[in-house]
Amino acid sequence: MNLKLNPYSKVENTPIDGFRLDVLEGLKSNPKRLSSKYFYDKNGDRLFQEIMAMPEYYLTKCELDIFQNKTPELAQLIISDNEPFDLIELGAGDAMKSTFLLQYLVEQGINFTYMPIDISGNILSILNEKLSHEIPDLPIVALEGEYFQMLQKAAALSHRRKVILFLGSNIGNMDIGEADQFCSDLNQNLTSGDKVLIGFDLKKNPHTILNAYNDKAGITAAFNLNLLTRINTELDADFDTDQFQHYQTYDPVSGACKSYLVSLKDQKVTIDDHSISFKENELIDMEISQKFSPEKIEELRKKSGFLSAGEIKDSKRWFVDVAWEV
Ligand code: AVI
Repeated sequence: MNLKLNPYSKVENTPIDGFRLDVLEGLKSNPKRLSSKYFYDKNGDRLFQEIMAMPEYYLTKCELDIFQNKTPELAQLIISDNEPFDLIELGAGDAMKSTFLLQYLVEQGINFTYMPIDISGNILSILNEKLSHEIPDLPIVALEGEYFQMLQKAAALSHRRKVILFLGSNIGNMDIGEADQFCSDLNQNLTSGDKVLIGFDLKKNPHTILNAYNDKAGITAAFNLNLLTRINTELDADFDTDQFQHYQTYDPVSGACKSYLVSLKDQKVTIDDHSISFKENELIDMEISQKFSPEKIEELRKKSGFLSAGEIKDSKRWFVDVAWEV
């Protein structure tokens, strides 16, 4: 079945439930945890934009260097014999980097449809609006929701060759076990000839990494605390955000860069009719931003059953986009 897209822009909306269940389950666990996938409400989207613009946050600049300055090489990694394809971007956000690739592919007259997937409907609407102005000839189908649900929806909409973009070190927001599972699931959801392009943040001087997540202006702290505010607003809770403090760690051996919120006193928080107790200095595990060695990336590729199809690093060699093929 070939997908007919006319007019091009539309956002397929899938309601995301489970937020309440995940929050209650996470805060009743020991140690307490919240999932960083819920960071991205309207305020969280804005704070993440601010993070990407911070001087310390090198990741976006490095990957932008690849997409802006090595676009033809990048395009070569994903094009196969001028065959039409669907370019599906998981966690597209504002597609700041991929826009360079999209523009280049359109200019080259390549036949493809862009399918951005994101959990944030807000950011998808902004993206749709932006792309329809900047690249009016680009066919877009935007899908709001969780990666695999939307990937299956995308597969049901079209049976063309697929190229999956998973950029920005989004894979780093999974621990190694989850990343293994994610890449294997990705492989299972694709067929022979399909490709993935994944952005990995490489291990480097540990100070550089820690500084990127421990900014002096406190934007990363606000990004973490915003999830408590979101829980207050959406789940009728009463977190006092002044009584929680952001704490960041980086372990250069494992490559795990982790953020926590520390309770500054013994306190009770009510989430609709549930009461959650915090001890002074008790932690909420908020986010992992895993950093990779080239060997670890290779291990991940082999375990999940992909073939190697090339890679491009930024000029500092701090970040790599790798192409894998099914
Ligand atoms: C979206 N993700 C790849 C970011 C990261 O670097 O882990 C989220 C982030 N968290 C704090 N700063 C940025």
